[in-house]
Amino acid sequence: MKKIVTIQDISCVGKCSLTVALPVISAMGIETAIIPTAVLSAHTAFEGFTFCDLTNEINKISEHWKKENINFSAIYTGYLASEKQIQIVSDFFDKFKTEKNIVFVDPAMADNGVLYKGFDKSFVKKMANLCAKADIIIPNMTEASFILDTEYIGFGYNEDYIKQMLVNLCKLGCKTAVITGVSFKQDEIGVMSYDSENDKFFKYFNKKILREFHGTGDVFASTCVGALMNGLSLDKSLEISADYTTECIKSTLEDKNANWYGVNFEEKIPYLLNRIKTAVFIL
Ligand code: PXL
Repeated sequence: MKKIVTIQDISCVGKCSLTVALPVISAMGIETAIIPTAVLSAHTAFEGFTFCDLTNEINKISEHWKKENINFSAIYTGYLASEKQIQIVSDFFDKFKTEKNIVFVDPAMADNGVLYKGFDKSFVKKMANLCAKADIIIPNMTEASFILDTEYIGFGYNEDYIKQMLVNLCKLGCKTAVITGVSFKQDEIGVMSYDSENDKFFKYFNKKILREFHGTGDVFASTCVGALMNGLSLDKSLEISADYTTECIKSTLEDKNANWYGVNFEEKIPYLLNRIKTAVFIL
């Protein structure tokens, strides 16, 4: 069984970060070690959330793992709470990166043109440096714009614009860049990627659902890591991630009792596993 480590916060209520990554990746048959970077009562879209910083635990945990000769097929990072944490995670990459494993960075820090609470330009710069060390990065349109220090355009750009963004993201140093939440037509939304080693672009779109939900970026990124660890190509992994995320949103919209703060990803895990099984079978 493959083993990965994911480094992000625990938002105790909110269906994001570790409470998404752990169940989704585990369900896909991948052992999922974690480093919780902070414990929040709920994610930062809630008013009055509590916050317990665990920055000082990260090196203690990783030093123990080094002594135990523990290693990982992938290192997947998500929401990080401070610049100091980004530096420590960067050091973690230096300790645990091998020739074979992949470093997958989701620079979870912004959406809809704005940074999440508590982040500023200096934080963005540090996150861009972390992205430079990754094999694969997966920002949304807002995060990609902040990383490249270009104006965020919500709608009305064309494919060449996204291709240029992807190339510029790879110029930072990562091998492959993915941008989520790409939309060229009012009724479509999807993902585009650029593999700089093979000079290859990829795109995949679904029908757009006109409601936005929190935590969908984490559902998408976690699914992608799980699919890659099942041996699927990045293109196939992105296709399944986009479809599963769409299914989760649809399921949430159909549920009169759904919570506002996340999507019903749990209900659609059987769908996800079916997709993975079928894709792995035809490999
Ligand atoms: O889904 C990204 C995320 C993760 N963790 C925390 C967040 C957010 C988004 O707002 O607040 C704590």
